[in-house]
Amino acid sequence: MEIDHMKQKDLNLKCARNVLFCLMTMTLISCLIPANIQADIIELKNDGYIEGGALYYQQGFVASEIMAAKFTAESGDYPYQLFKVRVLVGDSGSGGTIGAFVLHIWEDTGGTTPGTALITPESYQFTAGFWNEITLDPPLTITSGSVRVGYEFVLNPDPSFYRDADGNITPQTNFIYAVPGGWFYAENLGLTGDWIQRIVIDTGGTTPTNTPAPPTNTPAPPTDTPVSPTSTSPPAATDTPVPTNTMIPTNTPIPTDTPDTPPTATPAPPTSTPVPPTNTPSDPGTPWVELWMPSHYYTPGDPCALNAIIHNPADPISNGRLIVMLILGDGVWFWPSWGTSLDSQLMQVETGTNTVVIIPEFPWPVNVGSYSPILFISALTDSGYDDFIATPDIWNFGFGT
Ligand SMILES: [Ca+2]
Repeated sequence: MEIDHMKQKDLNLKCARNVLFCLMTMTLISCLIPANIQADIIELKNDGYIEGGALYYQQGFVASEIMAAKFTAESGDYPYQLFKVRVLVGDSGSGGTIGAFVLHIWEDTGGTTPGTALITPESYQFTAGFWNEITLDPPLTITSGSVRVGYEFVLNPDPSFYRDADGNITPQTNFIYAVPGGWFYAENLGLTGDWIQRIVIDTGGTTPTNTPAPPTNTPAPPTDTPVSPTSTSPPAATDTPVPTNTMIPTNTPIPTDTPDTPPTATPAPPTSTPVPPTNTPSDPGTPWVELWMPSHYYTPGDPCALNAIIHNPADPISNGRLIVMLILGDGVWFWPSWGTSLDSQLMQVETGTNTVVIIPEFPWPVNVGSYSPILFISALTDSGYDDFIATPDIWNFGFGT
């Protein structure tokens, strides 16, 4: 999630157009609402992005991941009608890439996992380089609390989304649903800016009992949001499965010997397409291991690192064995020696979150070709390798030029 680069998008003309559309829409809505009800249209946002200003394009997403944000109105604005969502969409070029995304809206009652779904998820096509808007018909009536709006990637980027560049991120407000890994606060994956997505609400002024007139007859502004999903042109060109020069972090012995101690307690490496397990333990008391890297794909200069995070909701564990395996082609290497024989590290696992830096951050080198998939698998066993004591995890990645 951390691979990104500054983009000074020249959105001035497009933004001017969108501001105009917004004004037109608000004017039309005002005209449709009876005079005795004072409509109060408010845009809720977390980001500090100013039209035409600096922003960061967020790379590193893959299909089925979700970019989401939580919105909370002022206490005096409830109940309100949520009638529009807006999101700034970009690509790594000069704009124009079209991609499909599934819109989700949930209740947000705190924590990383969203609450009840408020709409049936539906797919829309977005165009990079524009504010993309979806009008909810009928609008959602929100009587209290927060909502979370999420955009799920149907395909790998491009296009993707932006975060702001004002140097701060609102805590516990921006989310990423990672595959694998599940829900995270974005700041916990290293993000430092708020997602540039917003919602538009009608607080209905001082007469909340009357149903504010929905913008039923409002001509939809010519935004970049076709109503229904159709075919998309997949711009996914990430994995190039042609192994040339394979790059392995740090010491990489030539894989000749097979492990002399059978790794009975390690999970079998997947053969074809890895289907990562979820990190959600079925028993809330069961510890689980979470692998984390900044991205699933690296090009020269990208920051690369690997952490193993052991979540332990139960009592401290003495003499746990943390196993981290690297699987590349037919080869298997074991941290911390990165030898081909079974290796691990005995450790005390405290209650709570235990982060172990497996590979410190380094810039991805040049001239190492391309390869994928590469897998890291991590597990925690007892000292005798007899039993898992934490749910394992898998992270897959690749690299190229
Ligand atoms: Ca911010």
